[in-house]
Amino acid sequence: MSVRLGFIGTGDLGADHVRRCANIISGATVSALYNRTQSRAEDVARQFAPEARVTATPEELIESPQVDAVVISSASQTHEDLVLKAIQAGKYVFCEKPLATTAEGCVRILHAESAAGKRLVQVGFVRVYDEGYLNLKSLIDTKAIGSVLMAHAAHRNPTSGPHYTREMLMSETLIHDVNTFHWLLGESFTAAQVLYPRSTSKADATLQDPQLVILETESGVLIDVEVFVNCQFGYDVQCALIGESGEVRLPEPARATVRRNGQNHTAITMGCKERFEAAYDRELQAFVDGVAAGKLTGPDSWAGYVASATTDACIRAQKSGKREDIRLIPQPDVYR
Ligand code: ISE
Repeated sequence: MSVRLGFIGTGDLGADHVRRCANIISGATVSALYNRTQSRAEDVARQFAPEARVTATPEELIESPQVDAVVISSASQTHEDLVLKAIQAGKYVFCEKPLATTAEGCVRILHAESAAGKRLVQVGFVRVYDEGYLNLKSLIDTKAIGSVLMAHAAHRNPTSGPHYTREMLMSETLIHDVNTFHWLLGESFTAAQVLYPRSTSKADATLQDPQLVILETESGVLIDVEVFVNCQFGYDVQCALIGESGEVRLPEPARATVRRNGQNHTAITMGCKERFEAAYDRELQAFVDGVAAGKLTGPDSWAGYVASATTDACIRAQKSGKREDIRLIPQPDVYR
């Protein structure tokens, strides 16, 4: 039987999720759509799911008996409330990152899900479905380089747009790297520091772009992450981990090299939808399969909470200029 999905937020990424669930994912039906601007949801429905109902409110979609599970890709500040409403309705919910805009918001979700007595939430940390990162994970898990000692990463976007704030470099961009290292190393973070290199002239100076984040893990691994959201040249993610007996490095996406006009070059992706296209397919397929089996397997609310508690500390560190401690609440049983 097909899992009937309701989509809240049909902007750029949300519409792409509707497309993939309508055309690529097996075992799913696009049943309902909601968007703050209703005409946008109607356009997306016309294009990919003409049978789907466009609802007037997100609550109507969540409560609809025609919706088995909810996919949230609306603005970050709406996530907490919508996830809580889905949990209250007893529905499985996939929520794009961040799970909530603060660690406190994530804790409210942890409590609600614990009260429901089972996992209902999957968080959209797409990299855990990327082939290159999965390759790193299996090398680390099999101790191919021994214990990891330190790591270097870069997270670059071509441009950020005028709405991007200094805090969003942490809560919207760095959060992917934080979750990636939480998952790769299987441990949380104890402290964070943010350093400001010379700012690019290609972005508003108040943004202070790029920024360099230093994270410390429970076992003492030191990680540096360059976050640069106006690098101009592409959507580029880099990751290398150094262990006692070697180094593992994220491969570049497979692309042909082109020799032409006196040059030998490989194209770089320009956006996350393109860079992680195959991973997004796997991520949504895993959600649909998890709903059908009554057991979700993807990143859980605890991962969402650890990531937000860490980026909250990074935002404190941006302001204080100091090394900020990260303290987590005890992990509720439902996530063990
Ligand atoms: C965006 O929301 C994403 O999730 C992208 O992967 C990230 O690179 C970008 O900085 C965020 O704004």
